[in-house]
Amino acid sequence: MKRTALCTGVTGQDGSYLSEFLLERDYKVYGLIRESSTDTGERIKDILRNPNFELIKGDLCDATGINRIISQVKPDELYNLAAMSHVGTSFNEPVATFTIDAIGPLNLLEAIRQNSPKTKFYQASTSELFGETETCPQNEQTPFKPRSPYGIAKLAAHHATRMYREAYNIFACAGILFNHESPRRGDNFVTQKIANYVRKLELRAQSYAYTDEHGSCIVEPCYKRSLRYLGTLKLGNLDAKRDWGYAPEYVQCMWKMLQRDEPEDFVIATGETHTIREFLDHAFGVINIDDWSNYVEIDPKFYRPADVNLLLGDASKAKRMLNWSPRVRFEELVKIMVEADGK
Ligand code: GDR
Repeated sequence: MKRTALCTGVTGQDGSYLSEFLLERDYKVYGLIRESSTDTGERIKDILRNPNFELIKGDLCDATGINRIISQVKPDELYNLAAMSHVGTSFNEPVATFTIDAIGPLNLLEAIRQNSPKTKFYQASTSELFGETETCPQNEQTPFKPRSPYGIAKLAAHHATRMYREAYNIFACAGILFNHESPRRGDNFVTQKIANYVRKLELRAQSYAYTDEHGSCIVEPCYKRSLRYLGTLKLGNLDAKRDWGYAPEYVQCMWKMLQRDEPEDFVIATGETHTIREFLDHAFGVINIDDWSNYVEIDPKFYRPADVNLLLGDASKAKRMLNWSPRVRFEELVKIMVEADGK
């Protein structure tokens, strides 16, 4: 019989990649989507016509509705990827963030316990749990010290996942994923913000053509012209360090975790860390701009009340037990994002 998976957050970066991955493995995939979702569904437009893919309307924060859905679908695997995932926004909306990111997973776990205890559950935990930890690199044993409403909500969900595993014997595990990016990354995350800007800079510049003294038509990048049109790129803290990986590779680990005989939590990371400045260096480097200082402006609006300064993951457990290693490295990732022509 076909295996079934229910995926929350299906219209997001990870949800769309994971759904594609599962459909390729002949799963029946149910994607949970809010009735009031404003997402255009751009990332799942290619799989919407797949007969093995079905959208279900539902809201993580509605316990009754979630109970009904789980008791009807009884999926073999449930991937909870829905979240208010923007750390900066969580400072402005702490209660809404906690409701979605902590109460939401609790509703799912409780629905599994009551209606479908054989369902395997994956919780999207995050390197934000580590926050201002003094340990570096961070692995599954590193103490958590979150610094944002987002991190705190995710920590509550992380502990709930462990608690349901230990208290009720539910196959529940969490992937502590470090930052993972792709051309499908939301526009308000720093990598995509930079990649979009550099791409636009290049596109506008290429439209500048002139005739030289021999009457030949020359098309030359004229970035000053694009800069006048686009304005500067406004960013916040450029000194934070992140361990950035490639999202399509990371969703494979979610699946691998649920294929094991015993549920366990895993750190997923590249083991390399870079500042936002280095991301800028490489992104502008793709279009041969060595000095980006004229294009970037610091805007205090993008500073967070508290930021996480250094994240660097140690994924040796995943390498050992999931047989997983990242292939796409930092420089290639930046290039993929800047050169992407669609999502
Ligand atoms: P992060 O990703 O908070 O690490 O969480 P984000 O890309 O938002 O920020 C990374 C770092 O860049 C700094 N920064 C800016 N960030 C944004 N968004 N916009 C800016 O203009 C800007 N300027 C500087 C930030 O201060 C920060 O230090 C991501 C999310 O996907 C989480 O949901 C996920 O759990 C973690 O990664 C792992």
